[in-house]
Amino acid sequence: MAKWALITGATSGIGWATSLALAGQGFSILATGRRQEKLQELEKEIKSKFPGVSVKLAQFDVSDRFEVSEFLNSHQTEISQVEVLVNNAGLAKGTDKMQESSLDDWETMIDTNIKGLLFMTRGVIEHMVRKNSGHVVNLGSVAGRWTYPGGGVYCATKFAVRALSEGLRMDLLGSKIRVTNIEPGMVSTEFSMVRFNDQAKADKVYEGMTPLQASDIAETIAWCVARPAHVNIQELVIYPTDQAHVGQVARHGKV
Ligand code: NDP
Ligand code: 8X3
Repeated sequence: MAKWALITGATSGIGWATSLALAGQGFSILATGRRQEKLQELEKEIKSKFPGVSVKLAQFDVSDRFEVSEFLNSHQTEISQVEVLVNNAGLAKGTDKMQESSLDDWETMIDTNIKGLLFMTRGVIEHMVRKNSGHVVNLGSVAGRWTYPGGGVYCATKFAVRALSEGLRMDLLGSKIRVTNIEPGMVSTEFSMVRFNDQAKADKVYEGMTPLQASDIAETIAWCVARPAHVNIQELVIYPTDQAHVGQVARHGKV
């Protein structure tokens, strides 16, 4: 029977790189996101690098429970064989102070990072429980452990991801299903562009320092998945060497 890895937010960054890393481990890939043309590009890359690997694509919004439900219903065969669910789709919007922030931005972050993760998890784990195997990998963040100015709501969503990972582990205790929360620091992806909607501001985030690359996180996820079935890497904090803490970054070559 095929073993599927279902990756949300596979159209960019960590999700894209994780799809490739898990394809490299022989998983069939069910890649999801909202941008269909990016999904098709990803499929091309996976097939050229790993010709034997099956790839299926699904375009939907994880924050819309009806779209999620339609996706789950129309992919029952693959969903029932999902061995790895990577809840990666997520985003930050803005860094305004809470007293000045946009309610729309708050809603987008909460709906995507918390509700989207929950909708996906609920739909997949009932199958994992039935077959008594599986691995849920959540993309938390260092922002799920430490808060920074202007990041309150994004941080709250990632604190939630940490709590949900912990709670899920407790509820699944006694089963053979593993739950891992990956908590990266600064990773150079489309993340900052999405946050600021401004290329110059996004570039400034990584100025003078060496951030993590999406492939660094993807390799770590693939490593967690490849541990023997009795080993569950519960949580992993991964910073770039140039970052000691949220907001504490070494910038080189600056006057
Ligand atoms: P990117 O912006 O490069 O990728 C985010 C992905 O999420 C895209 O594929 C996007 O796809 C998808 N996505 C966003 N909203 C939705 C939605 N409503 N429905 C479906 N898919 C959605 O960022 P990263 O790769 O950096 O981020 C991946 C995860 O890692 C996020 O959860 C982020 O919070 C977390 N993270 C990132 C860090 C960083 O510094 N970059 C550090 C720590 C954690 P599309 O637009 O096609 O829908
Ligand atoms: C992304 C990392 O520090 O920008 O989760 O919040 S940070």
